[in-house]
Amino acid sequence: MFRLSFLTTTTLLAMACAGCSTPDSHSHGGGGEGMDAHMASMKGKVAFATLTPTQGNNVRGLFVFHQMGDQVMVHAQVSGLKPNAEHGIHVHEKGDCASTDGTSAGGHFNPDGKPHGPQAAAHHAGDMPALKADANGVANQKFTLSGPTVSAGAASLVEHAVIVHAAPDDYTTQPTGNSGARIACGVIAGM
Ligand SMILES: [Cu+2]
Repeated sequence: MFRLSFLTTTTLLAMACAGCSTPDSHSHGGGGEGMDAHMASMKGKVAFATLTPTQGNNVRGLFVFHQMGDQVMVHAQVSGLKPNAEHGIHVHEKGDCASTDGTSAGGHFNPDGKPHGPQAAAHHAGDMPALKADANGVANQKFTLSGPTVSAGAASLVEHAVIVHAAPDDYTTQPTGNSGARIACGVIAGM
């Protein structure tokens, strides 16, 4: 069971809501709506993963997943990456980051039995566009995914795990993208 600190909750809300302006989206503070009501309105639509480094690494960060219609908007903020490098990222099958090398998360989340690939072709539901670290080893990216969901169902990302890899994803090598070691892991929790 997760207990979020107020600071973390506020950060999540700010990240999750930046750019969500669809007509059916929750309103912000109108008519005296408080934080509790705001949280309740997001139930089942937002999930997050707090990344912790695997042994020998210092990669930390936060992924927020926001259901927007048929798509999932992802906001990733990650630090401790290799400067100016690309890092493969995926949602992996098991929501288990207990192992020191991240292997407890299993293979890529792939409920549809598809090959690994780029977003524009057939790909695992857990495949995501790679992180691009800046000169400080920080990545701050937003992208959308078509296929997986935050909402409950066979393609739901909740209770699976985000893995950040040491190397780029070639989007070709099966079934991993040849992205190298697992340098951070975070279980995806619903709100
Ligand atoms: Cu992976």
